[in-house]
Amino acid sequence: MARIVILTGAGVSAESGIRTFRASDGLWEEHRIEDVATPEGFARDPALVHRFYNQRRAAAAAALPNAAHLALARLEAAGAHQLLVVTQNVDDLHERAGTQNLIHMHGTLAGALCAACGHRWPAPAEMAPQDSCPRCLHPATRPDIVWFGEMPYRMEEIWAALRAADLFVSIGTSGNVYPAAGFVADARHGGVATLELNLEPSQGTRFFDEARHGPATQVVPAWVD
Ligand code: BV8
Repeated sequence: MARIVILTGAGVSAESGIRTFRASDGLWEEHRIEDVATPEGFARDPALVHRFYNQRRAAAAAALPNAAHLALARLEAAGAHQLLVVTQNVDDLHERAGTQNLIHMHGTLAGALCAACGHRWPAPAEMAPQDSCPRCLHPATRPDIVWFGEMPYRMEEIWAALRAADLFVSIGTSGNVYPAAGFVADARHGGVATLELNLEPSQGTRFFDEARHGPATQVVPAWVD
């Protein structure tokens, strides 16, 4: 039984109709995503940031898992390998495809978080500034998303899984954002085999033992099956 850690990025949801960050050239309503997806951006203009996430929450709800999500769920269900999917994506398409062993290192659109007491609850379709926390009633609610400059979730678990893996597969990510972009180097340092499945060479392509380029709905099922 091989232990496989799979990192996914926006490219695995692209064919479900969810825009990637590169496709938007990092721009949203004339704002750089790095400026909107930050705690400072949220403090500066919470209504703008909630609008950004409300739109993406609606887009994710309208999307369906694609053949790549389904192939990864099939691979896990077959039980021949021990699989962990670490996704940078905040949509729920891996869950809806049936993947069980899954870490959302950058949080989820489905989650709301109280910045005052740390309480988490299912996010409503539309969040707005001044929404009060259901537990402490403080109007300090925010999307449960890891913004630039914030610590991604469950990093110790992810690094431990990378060190113990037999294979690291990176799917649909440009390799621009750290610490996820550093996982291939972490894997190689531990002597783990590495494979990139992406539409085009990523920033880190040279670090992978093997790279297969094409749309995820083609290259992922071809690798799984
Ligand atoms: C942290 C949630 C400290 C929000 C996101 C300078 C140098 C190095 C690092 C830094 C630096 N300055 C700042 C940093 C740190 C920063 C960072 O990396 N910045 C970048 C811009 C340089 N990182 C952070 O701040 C992180 N936190 O560092 O804390 C720390 C570190 C370690 C340990 C402890 C503490 C937090 C980063 C998380 C930010 N939040 N998302 C939201 O989603 O709104 S990041 C966000 O952008 C996404 O989650 C995703 O991770 C990233 C975009 O990446 P991709 O998923 O790769 O998407 P992209 O569009 O770029 O690429 C799509 C790919 O798919 C392309 O390659 C394309 O070819 C391919 N594709 C397209 N279509 C298809 C396809 N492939 C297959 N089939 C297709 N059909």
